[in-house]
Amino acid sequence: MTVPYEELKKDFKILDQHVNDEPLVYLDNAATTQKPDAVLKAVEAYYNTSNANVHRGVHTLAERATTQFEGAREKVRRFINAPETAEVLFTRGTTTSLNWLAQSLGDLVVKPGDEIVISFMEHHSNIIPWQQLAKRKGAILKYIELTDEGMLDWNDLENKITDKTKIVSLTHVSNVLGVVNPIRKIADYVHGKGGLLVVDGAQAVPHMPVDVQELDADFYAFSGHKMMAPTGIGVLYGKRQWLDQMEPVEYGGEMIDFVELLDSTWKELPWKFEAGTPNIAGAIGLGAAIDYLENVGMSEIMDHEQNLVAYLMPKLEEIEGLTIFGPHKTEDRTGVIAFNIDGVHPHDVATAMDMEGVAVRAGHHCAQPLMNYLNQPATARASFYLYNTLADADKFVEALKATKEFFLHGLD
Ligand code: 7TS
Repeated sequence: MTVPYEELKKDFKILDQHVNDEPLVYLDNAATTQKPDAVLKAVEAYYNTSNANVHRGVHTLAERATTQFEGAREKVRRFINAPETAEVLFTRGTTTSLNWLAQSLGDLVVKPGDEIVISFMEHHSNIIPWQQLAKRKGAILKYIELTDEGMLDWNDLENKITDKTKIVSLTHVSNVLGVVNPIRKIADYVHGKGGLLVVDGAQAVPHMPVDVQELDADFYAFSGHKMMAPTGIGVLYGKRQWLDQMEPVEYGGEMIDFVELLDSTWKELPWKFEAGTPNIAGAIGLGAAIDYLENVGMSEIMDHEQNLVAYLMPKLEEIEGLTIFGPHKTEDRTGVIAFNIDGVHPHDVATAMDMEGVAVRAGHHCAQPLMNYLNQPATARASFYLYNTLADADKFVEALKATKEFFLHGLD
């Protein structure tokens, strides 16, 4: 291991605290991640030295703010290897990105009787916008089934994606199963049928190298806050060929070229889609988070998380009555581990683990169709990130064992 992860943890002040008299072990990174000093400092420096509105003033601060904001867009472009910054739209997050697509792309390409295909492992933000689009247009929404291990069932994918399919929208990495989907292979298949592929990258971009050209996704959405940036900033990448034809979803300042009484024209990409004052500080924070991630290295981060999972899996498999959802093979997954202890409600598991200072999430993880599919009302979930260490993994196992003992045998 080349990166000194123990050292790197010191960049995150929030992690240096006790919760319920125990050192905090933060394992809820799929929900949101902590922010390093460098990101907080970048946001503070922006407000202290350059705060102004972007794209409208000619005064010095306005120019500085615009340069930094557009500089952040260029960092995002480079980070995901998009061909041009015109194809990188700033949004509030993955949810907004996917809603924009269901509205705007939906209006452009979906007609009554057309088909939209998603899967049983999607987050609600990659279900409901398509569900509503299907209702609005009289289109048909289909779900790809999963294998017993929780991976996309390729045979069923081939059954569901037909010549009638206009849009396929799939997650790159599941926020419950941790499974990584073969996006390039899927893109080739979807394109062969004449459809478009939308990818929900909320759980992928923070954890592995992502190259949108290599993946050949038509659209790719992700959130800043899951990759150490502030909340309220996210990205929608789209191929120019489609964005050019799509209508904006929101109208107002910043996105117009000329406004007349009864009609208006739009600015060029990417600004056509970005109505109103954007989250300037958030974008600058995202740029700083990208610098931090690149400094560590995305391949290193992926290896680190896979090492943690490889270290953990055999220890977890030894615990009787513990069910782990999703594939057990490390190479098929990231550091998201959903689990249940027989006879103990996942909310009780999360509460008891919090007493040990270990923060895990319990619930349906905004994936109710997946919970029904797995026949579970809810699960507990630990999700790891680059600042988690082997010691955190040990503490997690220890807290899990103590929780199981407590609920099954009480204090005696
Ligand atoms: N897609 C996936 C795969 C996600 O995991 C999430 C958030 C979203 C979309 C929505 O992202 P947002 O930033 O727009 O909210 N997932 C979770 C989670 O697993 N626990 O809390 C939020």
